[in-house]
Amino acid sequence: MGSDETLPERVEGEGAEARPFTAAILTGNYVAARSLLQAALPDGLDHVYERIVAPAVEQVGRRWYENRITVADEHLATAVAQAAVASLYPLVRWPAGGPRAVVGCAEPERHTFGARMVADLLALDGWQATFTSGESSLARELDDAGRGEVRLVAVSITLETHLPAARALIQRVREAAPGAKILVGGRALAALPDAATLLGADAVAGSASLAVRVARAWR
Ligand code: B12
Repeated sequence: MGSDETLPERVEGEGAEARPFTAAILTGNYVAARSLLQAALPDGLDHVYERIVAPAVEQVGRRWYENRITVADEHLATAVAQAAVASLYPLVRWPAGGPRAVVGCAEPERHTFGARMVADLLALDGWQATFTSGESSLARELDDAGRGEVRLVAVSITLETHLPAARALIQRVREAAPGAKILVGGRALAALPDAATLLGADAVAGSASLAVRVARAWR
């Protein structure tokens, strides 16, 4: 398990702001993790997500990849990060109503954290956003939602090996919700030029806050 002492001496750029939170989640310190996020919340949920939480879990992933922490350490750190994020929900003033958006992943994608952030920032921007995680598939959610009700579908893809599943899901979404705009994003698309066309989506965005900006044109 990592400790604060094992963190890099210097963390470059915007990652520096995430350093105490990184240390808290690596040591399984939920109380510290929660306090750090709650203290940063006045700067905005987008700030908390993109300047603190995302860089911290990426740092955890890097350590895991370099075999400096175990998979159990990584699971604990991610769970603590997610619990700390969940502690913010009662503190946020969520707008009511708005056009419907559905956000999720193509099965078997299990990297749901980014999708959750996209759903939350859309909700904060006035969308009635539903987040669907692994077990409850996004396509099933749309079947239930009925045609014409959903204005935006956002699909998150982390692993490149899940691109075919995402493409198939998007085709299904087109059938289930022909009027919906489809937005894609996630780590798998970072180095993929023209990802939207490749996947049959309407647009691609590189972050949750950029997703909000793109989606505004569709409200
Ligand atoms: C946490 C984690 C897990 C957790 C996920 C828990 C969860 N509920 O999310 C678990 C333990 C399940 C997991 C499993 C695996 N993981 Co993993 N995981 C990670 C880790 C550490 C963090 C991911 C994360 O949450 N990032 C933070 C979020 C916020 O970032 P993000 O998703 O990119 O989202 C941002 C943007 O991309 C964008 N965005 C995201 N979605 C969308 C959608 C739209 C529409 C838009 C517009 C934008 C957008 O907005 C977000 C914020 O701005 C990464 C390390 C890393 N560097 O990312 C590895 C990592 C992604 N995992 C990796 C691997 C290999 C795996 C496994 C295959 C391991 C294994 N052998 O079992 C499995 C695959 C499981 C599966 N079927 O999907 C590799 C992938 C390497 C690669 N080929 O790309 C990574 C990079 C680790 C590494 N360095 O090797 N993992």
